Amino acid sequence: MSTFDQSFLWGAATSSYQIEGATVEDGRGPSIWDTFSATPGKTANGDTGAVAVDHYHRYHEDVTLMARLGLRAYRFSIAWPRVQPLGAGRINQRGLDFYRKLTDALLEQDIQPWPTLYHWDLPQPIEDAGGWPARDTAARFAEYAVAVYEALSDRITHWTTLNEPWCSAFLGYATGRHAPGRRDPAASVRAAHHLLLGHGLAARAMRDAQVGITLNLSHVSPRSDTAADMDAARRIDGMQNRIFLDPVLSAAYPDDVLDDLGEVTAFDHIQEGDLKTIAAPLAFVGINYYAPMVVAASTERDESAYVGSPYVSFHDRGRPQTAMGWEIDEQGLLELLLRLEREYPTQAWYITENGAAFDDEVHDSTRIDYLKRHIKACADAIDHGVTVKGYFVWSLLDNFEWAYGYAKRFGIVHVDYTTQRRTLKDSARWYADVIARGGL
Ligand code: IFM
Repeated sequence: MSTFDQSFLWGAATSSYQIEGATVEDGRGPSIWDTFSATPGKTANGDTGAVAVDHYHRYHEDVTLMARLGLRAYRFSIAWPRVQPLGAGRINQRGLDFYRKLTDALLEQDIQPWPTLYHWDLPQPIEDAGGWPARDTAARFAEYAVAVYEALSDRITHWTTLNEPWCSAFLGYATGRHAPGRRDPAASVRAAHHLLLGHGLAARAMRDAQVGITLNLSHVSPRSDTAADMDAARRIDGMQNRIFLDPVLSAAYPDDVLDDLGEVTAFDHIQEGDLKTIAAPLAFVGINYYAPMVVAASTERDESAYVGSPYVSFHDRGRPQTAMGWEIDEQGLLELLLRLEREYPTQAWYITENGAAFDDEVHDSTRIDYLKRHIKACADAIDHGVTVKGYFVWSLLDNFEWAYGYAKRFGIVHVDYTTQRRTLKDSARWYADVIARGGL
Protein backbone atom coordinates (compact mmCIF):
# COMPACT_ATOMS: atom_id res chain seq x y z
CA MET A 1 0.00 0.00 0.00
CA SER A 2 1.28 3.51 -0.80
CA THR A 3 2.14 5.71 2.18
CA PHE A 4 0.13 8.59 0.73
CA ASP A 5 -3.53 7.66 0.60
CA GLN A 6 -6.06 8.78 -2.00
CA SER A 7 -7.15 11.79 0.03
CA PHE A 8 -3.59 13.15 0.45
CA LEU A 9 -3.68 16.71 -0.81
CA TRP A 10 -0.94 17.46 -3.34
CA GLY A 11 -0.69 21.16 -3.99
CA ALA A 12 1.39 24.21 -4.68
CA ALA A 13 1.43 27.59 -2.96
CA THR A 14 1.82 31.30 -3.71
CA SER A 15 0.82 34.55 -2.01
CA SER A 16 -0.98 37.67 -3.16
CA TYR A 17 1.74 40.34 -3.00
CA GLN A 18 4.34 37.98 -4.43
CA ILE A 19 2.44 37.20 -7.64
CA GLU A 20 -0.60 39.39 -8.29
CA GLY A 21 0.74 42.78 -9.36
CA ALA A 22 -2.11 45.20 -10.22
CA THR A 23 -1.52 47.02 -6.97
CA VAL A 24 -3.54 50.08 -7.96
CA GLU A 25 -6.34 48.37 -9.86
CA ASP A 26 -10.00 47.84 -9.11
CA GLY A 27 -9.96 49.84 -5.92
CA ARG A 28 -7.11 48.05 -4.10
CA GLY A 29 -5.64 50.19 -1.33
CA PRO A 30 -1.93 50.43 -0.44
CA SER A 31 -0.29 47.80 1.73
CA ILE A 32 2.79 47.99 3.92
CA TRP A 33 4.71 46.08 1.25
CA ASP A 34 3.90 48.73 -1.39
CA THR A 35 5.28 51.38 0.92
CA PHE A 36 8.29 49.37 2.08
CA SER A 37 9.38 48.17 -1.35
CA ALA A 38 9.04 51.69 -2.78
CA THR A 39 11.45 52.95 -0.11
CA PRO A 40 15.02 53.12 -1.47
CA GLY A 41 17.34 50.46 -0.12
CA LYS A 42 14.70 48.14 1.30
CA THR A 43 14.61 45.48 -1.44
CA ALA A 44 17.27 44.10 -3.77
CA ASN A 45 17.47 46.16 -6.92
CA GLY A 46 14.58 48.32 -5.69
CA ASP A 47 12.18 45.57 -6.81
CA THR A 48 8.50 45.87 -5.90
CA GLY A 49 5.36 43.78 -6.33
CA ALA A 50 3.68 46.40 -8.53
CA VAL A 51 3.66 44.03 -11.51
CA ALA A 52 5.07 40.83 -9.99
CA VAL A 53 4.06 37.97 -12.30
CA ASP A 54 0.84 39.67 -13.30
CA HIS A 55 -1.29 36.86 -11.89
CA TYR A 56 -4.18 39.29 -11.38
CA HIS A 57 -4.62 39.38 -15.16
CA ARG A 58 -3.27 35.92 -15.95
CA TYR A 59 -4.99 33.83 -13.28
CA HIS A 60 -6.89 31.85 -15.89
CA GLU A 61 -3.71 30.83 -17.66
CA ASP A 62 -2.16 29.97 -14.29
CA VAL A 63 -5.10 27.78 -13.28
CA THR A 64 -4.84 25.97 -16.62
CA LEU A 65 -1.20 25.33 -15.80
CA MET A 66 -2.15 23.97 -12.38
CA ALA A 67 -4.63 21.62 -14.04
CA ARG A 68 -1.89 20.41 -16.41
CA LEU A 69 0.22 19.54 -13.38
CA GLY A 70 -2.69 17.69 -11.81
CA LEU A 71 -2.66 19.77 -8.61
CA ARG A 72 -5.37 18.71 -6.17
CA ALA A 73 -5.19 21.98 -4.23
CA TYR A 74 -3.89 25.50 -4.70
CA ARG A 75 -2.79 27.56 -1.71
CA PHE A 76 -3.05 31.28 -2.40
CA SER A 77 -3.58 34.30 -0.20
CA ILE A 78 -6.19 37.00 -0.20
CA ALA A 79 -4.96 40.58 -0.17
CA TRP A 80 -6.65 42.42 2.67
CA PRO A 81 -6.15 45.83 0.93
CA ARG A 82 -8.04 44.55 -2.14
CA VAL A 83 -11.01 43.60 -0.01
CA GLN A 84 -10.86 46.51 2.44
CA PRO A 85 -8.78 49.32 0.92
CA LEU A 86 -8.71 51.20 4.21
CA GLY A 87 -8.28 48.06 6.28
CA ALA A 88 -11.59 48.71 8.03
CA GLY A 89 -15.15 49.53 7.11
CA ARG A 90 -16.12 49.59 3.44
CA ILE A 91 -15.77 46.34 1.50
CA ASN A 92 -14.49 46.63 -2.06
CA GLN A 93 -16.71 44.35 -4.11
CA ARG A 94 -14.26 44.29 -7.04
CA GLY A 95 -11.58 42.94 -4.76
CA LEU A 96 -13.81 40.13 -3.56
CA ASP A 97 -14.87 39.44 -7.16
CA PHE A 98 -11.29 38.65 -8.14
CA TYR A 99 -11.06 35.91 -5.52
CA ARG A 100 -14.52 34.62 -6.45
CA LYS A 101 -13.45 34.31 -10.10
CA LEU A 102 -10.17 32.65 -9.14
CA THR A 103 -12.00 30.20 -6.88
CA ASP A 104 -14.51 29.35 -9.58
CA ALA A 105 -11.74 28.76 -12.10
CA LEU A 106 -10.08 26.37 -9.63
CA LEU A 107 -13.28 24.51 -8.86
CA GLU A 108 -13.99 24.08 -12.58
CA GLN A 109 -10.69 22.20 -12.78
CA ASP A 110 -11.38 20.20 -9.63
CA ILE A 111 -8.61 21.98 -7.73
CA GLN A 112 -9.38 22.70 -4.10
CA PRO A 113 -9.00 26.39 -3.20
CA TRP A 114 -6.89 26.70 -0.02
CA PRO A 115 -6.81 30.40 0.87
CA THR A 116 -4.80 32.17 3.52
CA LEU A 117 -6.37 35.35 4.82
CA TYR A 118 -3.14 37.12 5.74
CA HIS A 119 0.22 36.67 4.05
CA TRP A 120 1.87 39.91 5.16
CA ASP A 121 0.15 42.60 3.04
CA LEU A 122 -1.31 44.69 5.85
CA PRO A 123 -3.35 47.68 4.64
CA GLN A 124 -1.15 50.77 5.09
CA PRO A 125 -3.87 52.70 7.00
CA ILE A 126 -3.89 49.93 9.62
CA GLU A 127 -0.12 50.26 10.03
CA ASP A 128 -0.52 54.03 10.26
CA ALA A 129 -2.95 53.45 13.12
CA GLY A 130 -0.34 51.35 15.00
CA GLY A 131 -0.04 48.12 13.00
CA TRP A 132 0.15 44.71 14.66
CA PRO A 133 1.65 46.10 17.89
CA ALA A 134 -1.74 47.80 18.42
CA ARG A 135 -4.49 45.62 19.89
CA ASP A 136 -7.16 47.05 17.62
CA THR A 137 -5.50 45.42 14.59
CA ALA A 138 -6.58 41.99 15.86
CA ALA A 139 -10.22 43.07 15.83
CA ARG A 140 -9.85 44.67 12.39
CA PHE A 141 -8.34 41.44 11.03
CA ALA A 142 -11.23 39.37 12.38
CA GLU A 143 -13.73 41.76 10.82
CA TYR A 144 -12.01 41.45 7.44
CA ALA A 145 -11.75 37.66 7.77
CA VAL A 146 -15.46 37.32 8.43
CA ALA A 147 -16.30 39.52 5.44
CA VAL A 148 -14.29 37.27 3.12
CA TYR A 149 -15.62 34.13 4.75
CA GLU A 150 -19.23 35.24 4.33
CA ALA A 151 -18.63 36.11 0.69
CA LEU A 152 -16.87 32.87 -0.29
CA SER A 153 -17.83 30.15 2.18
CA ASP A 154 -20.30 28.72 -0.34
CA ARG A 155 -17.24 27.71 -2.41
CA ILE A 156 -14.40 27.29 0.09
CA THR A 157 -14.27 24.79 2.95
CA HIS A 158 -10.72 25.14 4.37
CA TRP A 159 -9.37 28.48 5.53
CA THR A 160 -6.01 29.51 6.92
CA THR A 161 -5.95 32.63 9.05
CA LEU A 162 -2.27 33.66 9.09
CA ASN A 163 0.87 32.73 7.23
CA GLU A 164 4.03 32.67 9.36
CA PRO A 165 3.20 35.16 12.12
CA TRP A 166 6.87 34.81 13.18
CA CYS A 167 7.90 36.74 10.07
CA SER A 168 5.17 39.36 10.40
CA ALA A 169 6.10 40.03 14.02
CA PHE A 170 9.86 39.65 14.22
CA LEU A 171 11.10 40.45 10.70
CA GLY A 172 8.56 43.24 10.38
CA TYR A 173 8.88 44.89 13.80
CA ALA A 174 12.22 43.74 15.31
CA THR A 175 14.80 43.48 12.52
CA GLY A 176 13.09 45.83 10.07
CA ARG A 177 14.07 43.55 7.19
CA HIS A 178 10.42 43.12 6.22
CA ALA A 179 7.60 45.64 6.01
CA PRO A 180 6.80 47.82 7.82
CA GLY A 181 10.52 47.98 8.64
CA ARG A 182 10.33 48.87 12.31
CA ARG A 183 13.09 48.00 14.80
CA ASP A 184 11.41 47.84 18.15
CA PRO A 185 11.76 44.56 20.07
CA ALA A 186 8.96 45.32 22.54
CA ALA A 187 6.61 46.17 19.67
CA SER A 188 7.51 42.90 17.93
CA VAL A 189 6.41 40.86 20.95
CA ARG A 190 3.14 42.79 21.11
CA ALA A 191 2.73 42.20 17.37
CA ALA A 192 3.15 38.44 17.83
CA HIS A 193 0.43 38.43 20.49
CA HIS A 194 -2.00 40.50 18.46
CA LEU A 195 -1.45 38.36 15.38
CA LEU A 196 -2.40 35.34 17.48
CA LEU A 197 -5.35 37.18 18.96
CA GLY A 198 -6.54 38.12 15.46
CA HIS A 199 -6.19 34.48 14.46
CA GLY A 200 -8.26 33.33 17.45
CA LEU A 201 -10.98 35.94 16.96
CA ALA A 202 -11.27 35.07 13.27
CA ALA A 203 -11.21 31.31 13.85
CA ARG A 204 -14.00 31.58 16.43
CA ALA A 205 -16.10 33.79 14.17
CA MET A 206 -15.85 31.50 11.11
CA ARG A 207 -18.10 29.00 12.76
CA ASP A 208 -18.74 26.29 10.18
CA ALA A 209 -15.37 26.40 8.45
CA GLN A 210 -12.38 24.10 8.72
CA VAL A 211 -9.90 26.65 10.02
CA GLY A 212 -6.16 26.40 10.51
CA ILE A 213 -3.05 28.51 10.88
CA THR A 214 0.31 28.20 9.09
CA LEU A 215 3.52 28.47 11.14
CA ASN A 216 7.12 28.46 9.96
CA LEU A 217 8.60 25.86 12.24
CA SER A 218 12.08 24.43 12.39
CA HIS A 219 13.98 21.58 13.97
CA VAL A 220 16.35 23.30 16.38
CA SER A 221 19.37 21.52 17.83
CA PRO A 222 22.39 22.65 19.87
CA ARG A 223 25.84 22.67 18.25
CA SER A 224 27.20 20.70 21.20
CA ASP A 225 25.91 19.25 24.42
CA THR A 226 27.42 21.98 26.59
CA ALA A 227 24.94 23.62 28.93
CA ALA A 228 25.44 26.95 27.15
CA ASP A 229 24.69 25.58 23.66
CA MET A 230 21.72 23.60 24.96
CA ASP A 231 20.33 26.74 26.54
CA ALA A 232 20.82 28.68 23.31
CA ALA A 233 18.89 25.98 21.43
CA ARG A 234 16.11 26.04 24.03
CA ARG A 235 15.80 29.81 23.58
CA ILE A 236 15.60 29.65 19.79
CA ASP A 237 13.17 26.74 19.87
CA GLY A 238 11.10 28.87 22.23
CA MET A 239 11.08 31.93 19.99
CA GLN A 240 10.71 30.08 16.67
CA ASN A 241 8.32 27.27 17.53
CA ARG A 242 6.81 27.22 21.00
CA ILE A 243 5.86 30.91 21.24
CA PHE A 244 3.23 30.13 18.57
CA LEU A 245 2.48 26.43 19.04
CA ASP A 246 1.78 26.62 22.77
CA PRO A 247 -0.75 29.47 22.78
CA VAL A 248 -2.53 28.13 19.70
CA LEU A 249 -2.67 24.48 20.78
CA SER A 250 -2.42 24.66 24.59
CA ALA A 251 -3.73 28.14 25.52
CA ALA A 252 -0.49 29.22 27.27
CA TYR A 253 2.81 30.90 26.52
CA PRO A 254 5.77 28.75 27.61
CA ASP A 255 7.13 29.92 30.99
CA ASP A 256 10.75 29.88 29.82
CA VAL A 257 9.89 32.10 26.83
CA LEU A 258 8.13 34.57 29.12
CA ASP A 259 11.26 34.59 31.29
CA ASP A 260 13.58 35.09 28.31
CA LEU A 261 11.44 38.02 27.14
CA GLY A 262 11.27 39.59 30.59
CA GLU A 263 13.87 42.22 29.70
CA VAL A 264 12.03 43.17 26.54
CA THR A 265 8.46 43.58 27.72
CA ALA A 266 6.30 43.64 30.85
CA PHE A 267 3.53 41.72 29.02
CA ASP A 268 0.91 44.28 29.98
CA HIS A 269 -0.54 43.84 26.49
CA ILE A 270 -1.89 40.37 27.36
CA GLN A 271 -5.44 40.63 28.68
CA GLU A 272 -7.54 38.15 30.56
CA GLY A 273 -9.24 35.73 28.19
CA ASP A 274 -6.81 36.33 25.31
CA LEU A 275 -5.23 32.90 25.52
CA LYS A 276 -8.60 31.18 25.57
CA THR A 277 -9.52 33.11 22.42
CA ILE A 278 -6.21 32.27 20.76
CA ALA A 279 -6.63 28.54 21.41
CA ALA A 280 -9.74 28.29 19.24
CA PRO A 281 -10.37 24.71 18.08
CA LEU A 282 -8.58 24.11 14.79
CA ALA A 283 -9.09 21.62 11.98
CA PHE A 284 -5.41 21.65 11.01
CA VAL A 285 -2.05 23.32 11.47
CA GLY A 286 0.04 24.16 8.41
CA ILE A 287 3.81 23.78 8.64
CA ASN A 288 6.21 25.72 6.45
CA TYR A 289 9.55 23.94 6.60
CA TYR A 290 12.72 24.91 4.75
CA ALA A 291 15.79 24.20 6.88
CA PRO A 292 16.95 23.12 10.34
CA MET A 293 18.69 25.42 12.82
CA VAL A 294 21.88 24.53 14.67
CA VAL A 295 22.42 26.91 17.53
CA ALA A 296 25.33 27.83 19.78
CA ALA A 297 25.91 30.21 22.65
CA SER A 298 27.85 33.31 21.71
CA THR A 299 29.78 35.94 23.65
CA GLU A 300 28.95 38.59 21.06
CA ARG A 301 25.71 40.47 21.28
CA ASP A 302 23.59 40.14 18.13
CA GLU A 303 20.27 41.97 17.87
CA SER A 304 18.54 39.45 15.63
CA ALA A 305 14.92 38.49 15.13
CA TYR A 306 15.22 36.39 18.28
CA VAL A 307 14.49 39.20 20.68
CA GLY A 308 15.38 38.55 24.30
CA SER A 309 18.19 36.17 23.28
CA PRO A 310 21.00 38.26 21.78
CA TYR A 311 23.82 35.91 22.84
CA VAL A 312 23.21 33.10 20.36
CA SER A 313 24.72 32.29 17.00
CA PHE A 314 23.67 30.07 14.13
CA HIS A 315 26.12 27.38 13.17
CA ASP A 316 26.92 26.49 9.56
CA ARG A 317 27.63 22.73 9.38
CA GLY A 318 29.14 23.17 5.93
CA ARG A 319 26.49 21.01 4.26
CA PRO A 320 24.89 21.72 0.86
CA GLN A 321 22.70 24.81 0.81
CA THR A 322 20.08 26.40 -1.41
CA ALA A 323 20.58 29.78 -3.08
CA MET A 324 19.14 31.36 0.08
CA GLY A 325 22.07 29.95 2.06
CA TRP A 326 19.68 27.58 3.85
CA GLU A 327 21.03 24.13 4.71
CA ILE A 328 19.35 21.25 2.90
CA ASP A 329 18.30 18.73 5.54
CA GLU A 330 15.14 16.69 5.15
CA GLN A 331 15.97 14.88 8.39
CA GLY A 332 15.07 18.13 10.14
CA LEU A 333 11.56 17.89 8.70
CA LEU A 334 11.19 14.30 9.86
CA GLU A 335 12.45 15.16 13.36
CA LEU A 336 10.10 18.14 13.52
CA LEU A 337 7.07 16.06 12.51
CA LEU A 338 7.91 13.30 14.99
CA ARG A 339 8.26 15.86 17.75
CA LEU A 340 4.96 17.52 16.87
CA GLU A 341 3.23 14.16 16.90
CA ARG A 342 4.68 13.39 20.35
CA GLU A 343 3.61 16.74 21.77
CA TYR A 344 0.27 17.20 20.00
CA PRO A 345 -0.87 13.67 19.15
CA THR A 346 -4.40 14.56 18.08
CA GLN A 347 -3.46 17.30 15.63
CA ALA A 348 -3.72 17.06 11.82
CA TRP A 349 -0.83 18.65 9.91
CA TYR A 350 -0.32 19.88 6.37
CA ILE A 351 3.03 20.88 4.91
CA THR A 352 1.80 24.19 3.52
CA GLU A 353 5.21 25.25 2.18
CA ASN A 354 8.39 23.43 1.29
CA GLY A 355 10.74 24.15 -1.56
CA ALA A 356 13.98 25.81 -2.53
CA ALA A 357 15.52 28.67 -4.46
CA PHE A 358 18.30 27.68 -6.82
CA ASP A 359 20.09 29.61 -9.52
CA ASP A 360 19.39 26.99 -12.19
CA GLU A 361 16.51 27.88 -14.42
CA VAL A 362 14.42 25.37 -16.35
CA HIS A 363 16.59 22.28 -15.87
CA ASP A 364 16.45 22.22 -12.10
CA SER A 365 17.64 18.81 -10.97
CA THR A 366 18.78 20.32 -7.65
CA ARG A 367 15.21 21.36 -6.89
CA ILE A 368 13.90 17.91 -7.83
CA ASP A 369 16.41 16.41 -5.43
CA TYR A 370 15.36 18.81 -2.65
CA LEU A 371 11.66 18.07 -3.14
CA LYS A 372 12.20 14.32 -3.38
CA ARG A 373 14.11 14.25 -0.09
CA HIS A 374 11.46 16.24 1.72
CA ILE A 375 8.49 14.31 0.32
CA LYS A 376 10.31 11.15 1.41
CA ALA A 377 10.61 12.66 4.92
CA CYS A 378 6.81 13.18 4.92
CA ALA A 379 6.33 9.56 3.87
CA ASP A 380 8.60 8.41 6.70
CA ALA A 381 6.68 10.57 9.18
CA ILE A 382 3.38 9.10 8.01
CA ASP A 383 4.84 5.60 8.38
CA HIS A 384 5.68 6.55 11.97
CA GLY A 385 2.06 7.51 12.59
CA VAL A 386 2.17 11.29 12.08
CA THR A 387 -1.06 12.68 10.59
CA VAL A 388 0.33 14.55 7.58
CA LYS A 389 -2.60 15.18 5.24
CA GLY A 390 -1.10 17.21 2.44
CA TYR A 391 1.97 18.79 0.90
CA PHE A 392 2.21 22.12 -0.96
CA VAL A 393 5.33 23.02 -2.93
CA TRP A 394 6.59 26.56 -2.49
CA SER A 395 6.20 27.87 -5.03
CA LEU A 396 4.07 27.30 -8.09
CA LEU A 397 5.67 30.27 -9.87
CA ASP A 398 8.90 32.22 -9.62
CA ASN A 399 7.90 35.38 -7.79
CA PHE A 400 8.76 38.42 -5.66
CA GLU A 401 10.87 37.04 -2.80
CA TRP A 402 10.31 39.96 -0.42
CA ALA A 403 13.53 41.81 0.46
CA TYR A 404 15.39 39.70 -2.13
CA GLY A 405 13.14 41.05 -4.88
CA TYR A 406 13.17 38.87 -8.01
CA ALA A 407 16.72 37.64 -7.41
CA LYS A 408 15.67 34.34 -5.84
CA ARG A 409 13.58 31.86 -7.79
CA PHE A 410 11.51 29.31 -5.85
CA GLY A 411 9.08 28.35 -8.65
CA ILE A 412 8.56 24.96 -10.23
CA VAL A 413 7.34 27.09 -13.12
CA HIS A 414 9.83 29.56 -14.56
CA VAL A 415 8.63 33.08 -15.25
CA ASP A 416 10.39 35.36 -17.71
CA TYR A 417 9.88 38.68 -15.94
CA THR A 418 10.13 40.66 -19.20
CA THR A 419 7.52 38.78 -21.19
CA GLN A 420 5.67 37.07 -18.30
CA ARG A 421 6.03 33.84 -20.22
CA ARG A 422 5.57 30.74 -18.03
CA THR A 423 7.70 27.63 -18.73
CA LEU A 424 7.46 24.38 -16.82
CA LYS A 425 10.73 23.56 -15.11
CA ASP A 426 11.83 19.93 -14.94
CA SER A 427 10.69 19.96 -11.31
CA ALA A 428 7.12 20.81 -12.38
CA ARG A 429 7.04 17.83 -14.73
CA TRP A 430 8.54 15.63 -12.04
CA TYR A 431 6.00 16.85 -9.45
CA ALA A 432 3.13 16.22 -11.88
CA ASP A 433 4.36 12.64 -12.09
CA VAL A 434 4.53 12.31 -8.30
CA ILE A 435 0.92 13.50 -8.07
CA ALA A 436 -0.23 11.16 -10.83
CA ARG A 437 1.44 8.20 -9.11
CA GLY A 438 0.25 9.29 -5.67
CA GLY A 439 3.77 9.36 -4.25
CA LEU A 440 7.43 8.90 -5.00
O1 IFM B 1 8.51 33.37 -0.16
C1 IFM B 1 8.37 33.01 1.17
C2 IFM B 1 6.90 32.94 1.55
O2 IFM B 1 6.25 34.13 1.32
C3 IFM B 1 6.76 32.60 3.00
N1 IFM B 1 7.53 31.45 3.35
C4 IFM B 1 8.89 31.37 2.92
C5 IFM B 1 8.98 31.66 1.43
C6 IFM B 1 10.44 31.57 0.97
O3 IFM B 1 11.22 32.50 1.64
